[in-house]
Amino acid sequence: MKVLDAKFVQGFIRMCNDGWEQGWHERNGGNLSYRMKPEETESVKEELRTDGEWREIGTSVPNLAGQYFLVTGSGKYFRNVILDPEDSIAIVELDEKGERYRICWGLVNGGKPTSELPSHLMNHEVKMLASGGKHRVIYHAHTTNVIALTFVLPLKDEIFTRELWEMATECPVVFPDGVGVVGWMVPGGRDIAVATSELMKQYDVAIWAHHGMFASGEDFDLTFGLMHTVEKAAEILVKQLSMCPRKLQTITARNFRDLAVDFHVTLPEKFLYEKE
Ligand code: 2HA
Ligand code: ZN
Repeated sequence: MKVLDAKFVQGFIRMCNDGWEQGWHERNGGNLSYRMKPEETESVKEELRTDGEWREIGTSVPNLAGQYFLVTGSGKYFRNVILDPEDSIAIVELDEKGERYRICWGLVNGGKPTSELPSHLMNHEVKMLASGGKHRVIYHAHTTNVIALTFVLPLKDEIFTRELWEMATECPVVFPDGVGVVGWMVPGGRDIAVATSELMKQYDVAIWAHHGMFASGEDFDLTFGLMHTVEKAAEILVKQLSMCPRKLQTITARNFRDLAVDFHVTLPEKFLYEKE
């Protein structure tokens, strides 16, 4: 099968375009990666090159050794992915140690995988292990309202999670584990990758202060839906803070406990503190 005919590739391209249409990918902002299933790799094998040059990832992900990933390209625009996927995205293979990668398909006009490859791969490793192999998608987006909130809320997991949960009844059902927050760091390197993957042991969402979000999920629908839900809650919070910084009423800790029972979710106690 041709790579572009494969369902997982079409899902990947659609998700890039959905993110662009949301306004989360100005210029070359954001990146997406997908950990391919062995049968998906097999199905497109005829088009995969094996003569690519091995290059350093910049970190080590031994549990992902030998796996294949579909990724957006560094400096490429989400806006262009749907028009010219072979220029904008790539399939990469990791070596037997999980320290180097090579390009097997795509980026036909040159280029490298996303500048955030270390963060993507370290998050994939953590989430693959934590989910028993189910999580396959890592998504980074420059979500406007979440970024705005990182200037006005304390950069604490407990505060971001609770404030976002209060903005829409479905939030604690969609992200019951909450969200983690990383203070401002230089993007693209190993340090931010380590800090993010540490949070991803507990959460499916990590917020990068003054930058954006990382989300992890099993498939494109769940991961895009997660990003969308968190960003929509942030939009409501921005509106609420703009209209009236002090809420007249809200969803209370008691309400969350009742919701948890009926919706069969476990909400960590650290987010259910009493407010004044
Ligand atoms: O430009 O979003 O974090 C790509 C990015 C880097
Ligand atoms: Zn970014």
